Amino acid sequence: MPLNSPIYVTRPFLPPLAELYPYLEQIWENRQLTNAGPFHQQFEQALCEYLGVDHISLFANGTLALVTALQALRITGEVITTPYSFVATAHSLLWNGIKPVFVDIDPATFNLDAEKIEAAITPQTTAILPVHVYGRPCATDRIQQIADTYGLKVIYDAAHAFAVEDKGGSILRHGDLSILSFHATKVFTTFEGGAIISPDEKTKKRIDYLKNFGFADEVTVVAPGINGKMNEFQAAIGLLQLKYIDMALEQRAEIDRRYRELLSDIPGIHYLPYPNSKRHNYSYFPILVESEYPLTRDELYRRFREENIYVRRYFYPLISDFPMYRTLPSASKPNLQNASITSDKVLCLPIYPELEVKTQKKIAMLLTVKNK
Ligand code: T4K
Repeated sequence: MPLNSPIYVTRPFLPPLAELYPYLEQIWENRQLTNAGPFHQQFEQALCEYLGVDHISLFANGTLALVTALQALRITGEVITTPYSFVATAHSLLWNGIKPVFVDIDPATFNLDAEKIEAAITPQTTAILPVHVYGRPCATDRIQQIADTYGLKVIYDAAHAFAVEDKGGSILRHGDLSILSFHATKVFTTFEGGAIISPDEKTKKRIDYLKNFGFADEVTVVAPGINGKMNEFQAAIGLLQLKYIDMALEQRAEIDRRYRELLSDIPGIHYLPYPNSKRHNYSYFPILVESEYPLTRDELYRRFREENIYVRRYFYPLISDFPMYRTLPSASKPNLQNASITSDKVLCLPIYPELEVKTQKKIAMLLTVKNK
């Protein structure tokens, strides 16, 4: 029997509505709706403390943060990146007139294979744009070593990696800049939203100019900036969400643990081991549908839909298969074999704080299908 109400791959956690009213009253009172108002400033400060980083610039969304990060470091020419991500990663390069150069992923982590980066470097390469896919940390030490050797910048697309830590602390400290997304589908959401994490005050300052049309003061414009600012409503939601994020992450951890238990003995269904991070955020639960499974990945995807369960194929198709990328030499299938195989097998199961045990059991039951 299909479920009465649909189950989606994610469902945003929202704090009790009553707790939002005092924030709204303050906004209505002071009429400061955007342009680095009081909630914006408080949220930046509170986020720095929560994440354990020193400099954050808030954005209207993660894509504008990515586009601006590339501008801030004056990245040009070619940038090495992964085809196994959401399309915004590579789109941010095209919006800056930069040529993406796709490098294959490591099938064990789904992240850019650091050992394949050097072969893709040309005299035009200026940066590496890796993604901590599903919040699983990239090979940050190796990537930095390559960047240092070749004089490249590193910008991490950490859209999935809110609150993730390795043994040295927040993974957002790696590289020259990291970006976050607070979209409705992310573990931490301000409806839409994003951020850039900078290593020092002067870089943050430049980014803050860039997200506000390039204004350095009332009469000075230092760059062709964009309007990328987070507004006061988003910042208020963010402040409120911070009160609940630890609880939400604990609930996610429990759901992740339960999936591992329920799915441990299903032939042809594989999931990744726990990442080697010190703190994980359980943002996604990807499974791989192997050839010994009685259904193909897409048959299984459709079977879930018939049951009113909307699992997703993150990330299929690969970015390199979209029309604006597929003619690039680096987009060829043989160059991206692991990404291609993974993309054809992956299915992301629902994971969010309010997911009920009975729904997880139903999902596990559907996965134990015996016949074609
Ligand atoms: N870099 C990476 C690696 C990213 O993954 C993303 C975004 C970005 C950069 C860009 O950051 P932003 O500019 O978005 O801040 C979603 C999101 O729209 C996108 O933000 C996200 N990555 C991507 C992985 O997933 P869709 O097309 O799958 O979204 P949609 O609308 O189908 O939502 C999925 C499910 O979530 C729905 O079936 C129901 C649920 N949902 C969704 C929304 C929007 C809700 O319950 N409430 C909602 O408000 O792209």
